[in-house]
Amino acid sequence: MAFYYDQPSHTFSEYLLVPGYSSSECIPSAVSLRTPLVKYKKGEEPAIAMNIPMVSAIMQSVSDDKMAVALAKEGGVSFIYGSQSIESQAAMVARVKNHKAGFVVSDSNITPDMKLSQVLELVARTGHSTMPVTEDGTANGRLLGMVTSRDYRVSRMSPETLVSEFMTPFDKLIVGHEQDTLSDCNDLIWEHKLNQLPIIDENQHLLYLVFRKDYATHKENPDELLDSSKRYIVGAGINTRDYAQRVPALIEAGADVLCIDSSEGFSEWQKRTIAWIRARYGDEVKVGAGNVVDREGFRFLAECGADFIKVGIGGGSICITRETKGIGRGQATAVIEVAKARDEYFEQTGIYIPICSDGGIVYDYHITLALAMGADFVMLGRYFSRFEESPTAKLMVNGTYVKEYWGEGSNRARNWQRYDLGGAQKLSFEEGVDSYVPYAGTLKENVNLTCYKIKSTMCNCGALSIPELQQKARLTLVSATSIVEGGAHDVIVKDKSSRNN
Ligand code: MZP
Repeated sequence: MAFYYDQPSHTFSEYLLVPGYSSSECIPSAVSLRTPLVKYKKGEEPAIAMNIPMVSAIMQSVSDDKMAVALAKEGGVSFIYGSQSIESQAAMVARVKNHKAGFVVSDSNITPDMKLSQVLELVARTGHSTMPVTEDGTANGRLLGMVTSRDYRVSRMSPETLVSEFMTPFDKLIVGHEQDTLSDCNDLIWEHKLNQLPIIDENQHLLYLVFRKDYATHKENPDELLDSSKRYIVGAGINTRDYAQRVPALIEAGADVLCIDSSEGFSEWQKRTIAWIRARYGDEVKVGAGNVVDREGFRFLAECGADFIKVGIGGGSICITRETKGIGRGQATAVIEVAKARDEYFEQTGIYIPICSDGGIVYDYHITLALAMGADFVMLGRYFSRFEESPTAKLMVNGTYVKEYWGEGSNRARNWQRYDLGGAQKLSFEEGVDSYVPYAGTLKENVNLTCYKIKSTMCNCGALSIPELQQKARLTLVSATSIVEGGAHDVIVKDKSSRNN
């Protein structure tokens, strides 16, 4: 006879946190959101920890190199999507690792024989007023001079004037060199009262520009997540089919952590994938696995050697797995059970395996609930897809700006490797939809606000860290009627925009 669970499974919106005592020390600025990304032994430090408990989903419409840089700046990690060729995924990883914080590859470059009129066209098109003059007009050509808005006077000069006549020539430029750190470059900028500094290699070829204004931005990212060589930390999704080719390419490109991307992780396919990685790289290569929704699934992946375990089936905003296949579990119930299994495993083995609540976060407070229920971090798709930095098009639909967001199981993504159970090697039916989400601005402003809300709720619970929240949190299920009571009610709301999250 089939097994029946005694209780229905619940989701985040059915729970609330009951506040605890907050001392005067419980202020948001004192709260740390630092959290482990990969497993560690009792008493030791994890090889990778994050400064905020957020990772971006392994999806075409969410995590590319641009998203990865923006999120690492705020202290989280992106997992670059695997439903693309090995070469292009590895190239995205490499771009994140080669991105030097504060060092910008110039995208407005000119040659000495161009005319002032062409320079003005370029300024109008790009909005950039700093233009390196290189021999071949490329971003890495031999640097011959610089043009900024201070070098020309449109009202007094003929549009035919050549760049070579008004540029600041190379011998008058202050330049930085390849080996200079950002701080060396900023010293030069201050010393010589510059607005920007070109960085060149030993053959006088342009590498980057460092801008005075970026110094301030860099200082504004106290949580940025860097490796020991001060490069941004980045993750990458893999599948259980082409790992023997994909994993070496991603590791070579510099990926710090991998994650098996699958709709259902309690499978022999995951065991084989992790075993292959362990046989080839030992514990050096970090790999997360999932998704699971119960104790057995967790134990299985823990014993396979996963470095972190993702929880969640069918709760994603674009996911229709529950409708098409009738499998899944309420996300809150899944997280609660897996967190218990994680703690039990820790007691027995002394190994702490972080768990990630993946999918179904609608409101910012859902993140706090997931953490309170035992998640170490959350994976978000819809949330990040709304931002300027997501890889998709920003469109105007019915008078509002939206971004496109589609599931990996949709016909648009056709990520069959995520769903295949062996054999078919194609997406036989859709498990995800293609959609729009409201455009929400930049990642930085949104993530900062979300984290502030999390910290402030943690203060209400008297917790200054995520482990403390997990110990102290008191959660209650709420009745359907009290959910209505929780929103604005019996009033005519003037501005609904503040209720979006
Ligand atoms: P959400 O943050 O949009 O609610 O959910 C994102 C998560 O949904 C992803 O991390 C992934 O686990 C899952 N996902 C991605 N594509 C599909 C699909 O097409 C899906 N069904 O369920």
